[in-house]
Amino acid sequence: GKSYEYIKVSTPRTGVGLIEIHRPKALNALFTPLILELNEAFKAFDKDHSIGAMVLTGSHKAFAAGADIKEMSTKDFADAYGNDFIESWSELPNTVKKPVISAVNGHALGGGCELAMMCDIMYVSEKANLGQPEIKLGIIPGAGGSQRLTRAIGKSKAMELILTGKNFSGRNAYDWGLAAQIFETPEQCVDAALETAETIASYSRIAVKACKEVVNKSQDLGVREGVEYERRVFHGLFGSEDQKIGMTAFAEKKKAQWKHR
Ligand code: CO8
Repeated sequence: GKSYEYIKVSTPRTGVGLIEIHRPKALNALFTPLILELNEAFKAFDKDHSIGAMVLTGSHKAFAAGADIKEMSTKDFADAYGNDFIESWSELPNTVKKPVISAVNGHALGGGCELAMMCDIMYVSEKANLGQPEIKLGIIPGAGGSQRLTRAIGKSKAMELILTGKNFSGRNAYDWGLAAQIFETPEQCVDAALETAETIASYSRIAVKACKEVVNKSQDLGVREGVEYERRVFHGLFGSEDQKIGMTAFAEKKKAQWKHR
């Protein structure tokens, strides 16, 4: 595959694209060149027909310790607003159509926590240290933290975390429902994320894409509109060969050989 400076990209399992943030000197702090590489890698996997799901992780020490404070420190309003700072990064794993799982070990702070929350599923280890410490820098979360954390864990807890800037553990993230699973070690966390991604990648790409789309709609729509939206997409899948293939395979007690892979 292509080689990058601040990330590592590989395909360790069938149908799975792995992206590792790799800027060890700055605890994977996110800055423009790194974000551009992340964007490129996500888009390449999204287009690659051999890939069905992705995993995003960092190192054992840091998923990402936030946006690069040194890069940000000299920005003024005209630069931030005029160039819409963060706009190009803030939807990263969201704009891709294939599911992305974040495997969070070590620090996931500020923009790092936000990046983890942008992913479709979050796995953490006991070693994870998450938080939105922006208040301590005289700013606020800028890549969706105030919105996604609040949706995930409720207003009172999110408000407390964002106003105090206090970090929270992987255990907390799991107990509050922000993370889907918790693991003892970073290795187990990444392995499990890869395994889940492999499972997802074994299904019909069409059905997987539709699942991600309808679950994400629940974040924007009320329940009535959301259920209607889901039903329309559900109807649409009866036009895919994979619906016939999947149901016929069940009836014949065979393994489905998906057309849309
Ligand atoms: N930016 C720039 N450099 C950083 C960052 C960062 N966020 N975090 C760590 N580093 C650098 C340190 O400066 C240090 O560099 P050097 O060796 O040259 O001095 C190196 O990484 C190692 O860090 P420490 O020596 O501090 O390591 P410790 O183990 O003592 O501490 C901590 C680890 C607790 C994580 C500490 O580094 C820390 O508090 N970092 C800053 C965390 C933070 O405040 N993050 C939020 C930033 S604001 C933000 O993210 C706004 C979001 C905007 C949207 C982003 C969209 C994706």
